[in-house]
Amino acid sequence: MKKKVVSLTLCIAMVAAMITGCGSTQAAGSAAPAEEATEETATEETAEEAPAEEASGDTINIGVVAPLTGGYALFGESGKNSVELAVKQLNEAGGVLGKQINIVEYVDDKGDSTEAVNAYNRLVSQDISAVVGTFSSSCTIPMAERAQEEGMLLITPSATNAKVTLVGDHIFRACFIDPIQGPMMAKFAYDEGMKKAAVIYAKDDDYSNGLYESISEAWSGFDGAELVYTGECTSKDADFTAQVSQVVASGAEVLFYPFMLDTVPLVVQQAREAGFEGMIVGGDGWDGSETSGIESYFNNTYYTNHYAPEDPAEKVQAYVAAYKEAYGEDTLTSIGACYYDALMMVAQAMETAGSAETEDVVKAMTGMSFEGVTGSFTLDENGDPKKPITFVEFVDGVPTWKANVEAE
Ligand code: ABU
Repeated sequence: MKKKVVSLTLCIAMVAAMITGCGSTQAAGSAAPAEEATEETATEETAEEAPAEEASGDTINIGVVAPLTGGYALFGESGKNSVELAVKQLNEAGGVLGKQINIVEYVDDKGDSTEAVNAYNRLVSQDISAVVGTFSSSCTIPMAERAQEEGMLLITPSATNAKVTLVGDHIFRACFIDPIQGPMMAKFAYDEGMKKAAVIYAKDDDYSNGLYESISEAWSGFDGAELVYTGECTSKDADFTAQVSQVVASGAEVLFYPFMLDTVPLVVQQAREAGFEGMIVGGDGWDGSETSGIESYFNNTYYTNHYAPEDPAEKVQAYVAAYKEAYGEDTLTSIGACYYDALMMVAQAMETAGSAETEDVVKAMTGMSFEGVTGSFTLDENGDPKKPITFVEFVDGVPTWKANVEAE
């Protein structure tokens, strides 16, 4: 369905991906992945001839990328389950354009940008209409660059860094962006009476950098607000004792930690044990953070999110009930809801276009209006939704819905 433009570079990248063994999970009952090429077969000619899997004509093929292993695996599993759920619901209702949706593969990016590009290459070697993925901004940006070059439609469920969709007109997202999320995190803390703020961010991660910049810029605009400490870490760190001791020494009343769920319990525990009693605020990477054994340390901590499962809105409750019935609640996350919405957005755009050809779907998705689990919105000129942001508070270790707030 996508125009068949397979470059030698792409072919070599595909071989590299196969050699490095980029992980994948094939959808039950889906088409088999491309036959593995050897280095000798990686030529322009064989690339043109090596389809991978031709569309049967009876199905609409879509590829999915998610972090199925590594520190963000909870989000990957939640996303995969949610896409499976959306596909099952669509297909049971007759499919899209009268055809069944087929996820050709769920490919694991392992939360790594090189793996993400390998995953993308593996998917586009098959005859797909669109790619849904991936979770993180650092992984999605290089995938988006490839997708834009090749005329593939890519929709990220959850990569919130502003740069993602600025790559080009074939790139969309189902989530809000950090230049909105960051200032709303800052305003929340300021409105709660905080004046002295500290930030610890991961300098090697696009999401963390973008949120740090937008939080600190917003903070500098508030009367009497002061950024008293900025600490750096990396995405590989587990020891934050040096930074949190500086947070305490700075007299900060609020600590922003704009990074991911796998390190949130470490930062919270180490900050509390260093004597920090103030508010701690995170972003949407916090959902699913483990609190067991340190529940009390999480009191006075908050994060921004895409939805709350307690929200009585009909679409939310329908998704939550269907997800729990199929998969239980242990892997129910807001990122899963974003994957669900992203798949549904592609399906809606196909119906609007009356076609599953990539270029037709891109046109239909441009400026589309959508009502989903994570909100109702119209995509702006960049392909970004503007929608309410959900605030969550940890109460005795349990994430508890506070409010949905209109994006400013
Ligand atoms: N937005 C949640 C974290 C994923 C990312 O943007 O990197």
